[in-house]
Amino acid sequence: MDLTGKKVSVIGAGKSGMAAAELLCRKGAKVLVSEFGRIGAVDLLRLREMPLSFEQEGHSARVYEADFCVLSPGIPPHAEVVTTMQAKGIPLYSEIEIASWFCKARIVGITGTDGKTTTSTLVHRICEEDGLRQGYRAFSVGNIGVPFSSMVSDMNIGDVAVVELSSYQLERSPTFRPDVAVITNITPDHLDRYGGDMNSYAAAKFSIYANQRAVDTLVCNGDDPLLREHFIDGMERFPFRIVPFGMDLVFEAKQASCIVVLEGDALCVRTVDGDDRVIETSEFLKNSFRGRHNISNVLAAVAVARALGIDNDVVRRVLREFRGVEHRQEYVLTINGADWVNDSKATNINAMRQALEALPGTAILIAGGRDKGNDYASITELVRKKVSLIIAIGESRGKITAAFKEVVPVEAVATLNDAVLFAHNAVRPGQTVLFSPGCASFDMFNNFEDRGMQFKQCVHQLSPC
Ligand code: UMA
Repeated sequence: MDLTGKKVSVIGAGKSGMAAAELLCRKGAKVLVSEFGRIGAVDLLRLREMPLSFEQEGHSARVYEADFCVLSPGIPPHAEVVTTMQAKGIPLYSEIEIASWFCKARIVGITGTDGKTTTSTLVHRICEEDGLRQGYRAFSVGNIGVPFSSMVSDMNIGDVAVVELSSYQLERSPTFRPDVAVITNITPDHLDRYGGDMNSYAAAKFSIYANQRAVDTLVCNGDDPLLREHFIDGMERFPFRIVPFGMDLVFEAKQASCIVVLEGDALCVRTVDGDDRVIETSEFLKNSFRGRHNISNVLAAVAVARALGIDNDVVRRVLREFRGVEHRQEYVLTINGADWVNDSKATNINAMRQALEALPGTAILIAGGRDKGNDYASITELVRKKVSLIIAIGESRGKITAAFKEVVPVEAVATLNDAVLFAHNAVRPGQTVLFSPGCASFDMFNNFEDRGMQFKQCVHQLSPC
C-alpha cells in the first residue's frame, strides 16, 4: 500500500486518531488531523513533532481536501463532518482498516456485545505463552485500549495481533480480514447509535467475517440464538471454517468439523476423532474469575487456540493462572463479611445481567450512568431474586428508580461515594456489594476505567465497623 503524497484527513485526535496520524505520516501521507474539541497539552506536543498539519475546536473546509479520511470510532455516523464527506464522495475508513493494510502478523479479531475484553485478554495470554516457546510475539490491541495503528509497525510475520473490535471499529473497514474471527455474542447495545435497530448493530458486528476466505476460521457462540440462526443453521453457505462453541450445544460434530463444548465439567474439543478434554472448570474458576459467562469466554479462547494450533498444555497453564480482568466483576475486598465487586465495564444491561447471574448469593446493586436505550424490564425477575437494594446514580437514576421501585427498594443518590457509603451501611455479612452500572460512564466520569478506579478508591476508604 503506497500512501506517498496521499492527502489524508484524520478526524478526531483521541487515541485512535493520534495513532493513525503517526502511522500515516511514517507511510509518507500528507496528514491533516482535525479535532472538534480542544487537544490536550501532551497530544499537542506530539502533533508538533510530526510532519503534519492539525487544527482544533472545529473542522474547517480543509478536511474535505483529501483523498480519503480516517474516522475515529467514537464519531457518530450522523456527525456533520461524516455526512459532508459522504456527500463529497470522499472514502471514509476506520483506524482498524488502515492499520490492517500494514499488518504482517496473523490477526485474531474478537468482537461481540460482551466478553470481548476477557476473551481477548485470555487469547493474548495464551499466544504470549505459546510465543515464548515458538519464537513469535503476541500483541493486544484495539478497543481494549491500545490502538492497532500504534503497534502494527512492530509486528512481524508469524506474530499474532489479538484485536478487540467494537461495532464502531468494524464500520468502515471494507478490507479488514482476520485469520481467526470471534463473535462472543450479540445482544442489544449501542442502539442509540444504530437508530434503535438491532439489525444494523448486528450487521456492523457481522462485517468481521466479510472478507474471510477458505483458510480462515470463524469462532462463534452456538448458545447465542442470533448467532446460531445466522451461522450454524446452514453453515455450508459460508466459504470459511466455522468453529462453534457453547455450553448448551446440542448438535453433533458432523455439522461442523470441530466444536468446543462443555461436557459435564470438562471443556472439550470435539471432532470426528472424538473428544479431546482440555481442562475442568474447577481448574480455572475462582473468586476473581467466576460465572457461566466466563466459561463461555474460556470456550471461545480454547477454540481460538485450537484454530492457531496451540497445545492444550499451554492453554491449561494460562487458564490456571488467570485472575480475570480489571473492572470486569473484579473482586475488590471483603469488609465485615461482605464482598465488594467492581464491574464498571458493565456498560449495558446484558453485562449487568451476567454479573447478577454470577453472584453466589444476594447483593446490593449500585447501578446507573448514561443510558444507551436499556430495557430494564428484561431483568426484573433476576433483580427480584438476587438484589435486596438498588442504589441508583448518574443520569439514569430516575429511569432506574421508575423501573425497579415496585420490585426492590431503590435509593437514588448524587455521587458514587454517597452510593458506596449507603451500601456500606446497608449490606449484611455474606452479601455482595456489586457495582455494575449497566450504563456508559460519560455522564460523571472520563471513561469506565476512571469510574472503576474511583469506585475502588471509595471502597478502600471504608473502615470495618
Ligand atoms: N470528535 C471530533 N468530531 C466529531 C465528534 C468527535 O473531532 O464530530 C472527536 C472527539 O472530541 C474525540 C475524538 O473525536 O477527541 C473521538 O475519539 P474516540 O471517542 O473515537 O476515542 P479514542 O480515544 O480514539 O478511543 C477509541 C475507542 N473509543 C470509542 O470507541 C468511543 C476506545 O474504546 C479504544 O480503546 C481506542 O479507540 C483504541 O482503539 C473505548 C470505548 O469506550 C474503550 N469503546 C466502546 C465500548 O467498549 O463500549 C465502543
